[in-house]
Amino acid sequence: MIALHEFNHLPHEKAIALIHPCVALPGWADALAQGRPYASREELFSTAKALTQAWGEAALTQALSAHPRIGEKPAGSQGEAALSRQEQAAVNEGDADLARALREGNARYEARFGRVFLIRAKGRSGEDILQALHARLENSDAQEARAALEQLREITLLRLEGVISE
Ligand code: 2AL
Repeated sequence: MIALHEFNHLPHEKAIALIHPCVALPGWADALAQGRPYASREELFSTAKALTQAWGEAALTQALSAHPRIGEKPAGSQGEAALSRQEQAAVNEGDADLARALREGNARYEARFGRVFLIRAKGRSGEDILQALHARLENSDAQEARAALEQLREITLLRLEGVISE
């Protein structure tokens, strides 16, 4: 965590390195860093959010590189791996039936939509996620692209909340 006033005064490259793990979209991090200084955390977040509105399917595909499958908590203590593991903390790894159902659901989703199933995992149990996965399998391509992008925006802003404090 770094305070907003410190973030405001970091060299551009350092500011980018700090916010890059929020989402694997260099253009977003660059624009957010360019927008400094921010007068308040509210202003930072409203800019960060506005910048996510420009994302489309290409951004989604690119950003998925930083989001391992649900149920596959990545090893590693750095950047996205550590964040993803924390976000998936409520997915019960000891539940073999749940783990199998998530694996099957992920495989069906990837066969259907051609990319990894993405959901904001923080605050959701494994069962909640499985239910959402099954529901989203019923979406049209366009509905699902919108749903996945919305989740990507939520994950990104939640990660940013963990990076920059008042
Ligand atoms: C993730 C992840 O890494 N963090 C999160 O909230 N969701 N992954 C995913 N496939 O949905």
